[in-house]
Amino acid sequence: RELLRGELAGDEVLVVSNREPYIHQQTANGIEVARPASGLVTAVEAVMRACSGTWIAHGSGNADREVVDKHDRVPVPPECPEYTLRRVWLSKEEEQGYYYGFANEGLWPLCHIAHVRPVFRSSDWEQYVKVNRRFADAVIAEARTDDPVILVQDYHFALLPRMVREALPRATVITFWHIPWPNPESFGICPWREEILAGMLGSTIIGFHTPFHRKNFLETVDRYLETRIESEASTISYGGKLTQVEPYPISIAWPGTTEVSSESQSECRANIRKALALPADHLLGIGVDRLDYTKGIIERFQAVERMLELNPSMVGRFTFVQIAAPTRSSLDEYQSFEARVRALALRINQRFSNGNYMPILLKAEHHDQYQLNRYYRAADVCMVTSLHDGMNLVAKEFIAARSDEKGVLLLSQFTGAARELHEALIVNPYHIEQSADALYRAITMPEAEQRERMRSMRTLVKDFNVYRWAGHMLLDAARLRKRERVMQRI
Ligand code: ADQ
Repeated sequence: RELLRGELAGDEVLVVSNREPYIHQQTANGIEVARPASGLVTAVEAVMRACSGTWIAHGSGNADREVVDKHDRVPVPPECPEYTLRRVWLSKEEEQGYYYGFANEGLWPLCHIAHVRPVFRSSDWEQYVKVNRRFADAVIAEARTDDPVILVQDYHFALLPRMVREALPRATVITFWHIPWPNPESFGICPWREEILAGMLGSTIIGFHTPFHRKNFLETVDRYLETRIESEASTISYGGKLTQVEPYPISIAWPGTTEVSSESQSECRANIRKALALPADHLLGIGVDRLDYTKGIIERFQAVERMLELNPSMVGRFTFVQIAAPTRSSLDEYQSFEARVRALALRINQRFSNGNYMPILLKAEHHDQYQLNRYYRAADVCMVTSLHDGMNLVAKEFIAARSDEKGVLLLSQFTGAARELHEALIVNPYHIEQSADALYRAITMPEAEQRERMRSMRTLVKDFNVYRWAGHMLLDAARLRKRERVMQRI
């Protein structure tokens, strides 16, 4: 935190993201403030709390417009304000085309290898361009100086960096792409590939989670744009502007903030089992995800089923709790995915149920961070089986919650997290047999081995926390700002 504050001393910081960190909802009890389930919000909020500034986001609550803030600007967090939230209101049509359409039916499947075919509609693209323009105008209007530091978050705003640069040529624009970047062939099917790449290259710095995604990006730019690329220095020169492309693996806040449960580890263990009506020595697995087809939830359930098939002694002794926050539910692909997840859980439960025993408990709802931490602490194994994932913060949250140094992380090799967390049990989620074996190994792992693995992963997550993530980016930005100022004087 101190490092961040130091790096940003005197600089104006603006963040742009689609998702807002706080949603004001009109309920029967009046207005309630909710926090969305999102890795991006979890990470960027920690940075904003450290350095204040203004966060520009899409206003998504149902109450805000008329009731909560007529003035679009609210100090947040509500209980102890540390920065300003500036909302941009979108019409139904804009939200449909820009967010659900181009971003989530086009770019999301384009960038993830999950074998869901991207959909590209010209009408969605038009809205995407229009909304990027609206957010760029909001950034320009909010900026009090001509050289602010602007942190642009994610695939919703690929065009915004260039739009902002045209109005504020001295700004430092840092764009962080929270999802994977595919290879040039895959990316090349996007009808607006050149526009997207040129838009992003309005940035001073572009960040990805892993060196592999950075390499894919450099190769994609090389394939489709006339640029000069210095691979060694990882810079791209396009239209007289230099962009640095770097890996910055994202992480979580350490120490955690207020959400850590006041119950001890053993109390969490006992209380969660009691709440689920399970015996005190019952073995428990946990999965926590948005209900998204990239997260490998189907394959995870299949691995649980196969493990029980291979190890009948675990039937009645092991339960897997899947906490799954509904997401993008108005899209067909997500509705049919949720139906498939529910049907599979039902089938597996029918197959193994006995008296009150059900091997899979599916809780398809949002849980607050406090509740998630209780589950993390109660579990013997956490399963992260994404088919493809930029980083995956659930893996790191599980590790952070385990101050008892127990519990096993089973982790997909296709997450950015697998590049760092080598002591997890790494699996290919498409290989059900392998995941089933790893699951059995996890729930029968001797405590000494659990401790050894967990201790080493905890050291890594503690040292490379989200402040480091932001610190690295901002340090690089500060270096480039100095260089640019010197060049301007020459
Ligand atoms: P996501 O795809 O949202 O993030 P992830 O990194 O796992 O994936 O973060 C999910 C966040 O939402 C976590 O903080 C988790 O606790 C929370 N969450 C999940 N399910 C929840 C539930 N049921 N109730 C409440 N909270 C829930 C994107 C990329 C990732 C990348 C992050 C950050 O897809 O690869 O790690 O951004 O860059």
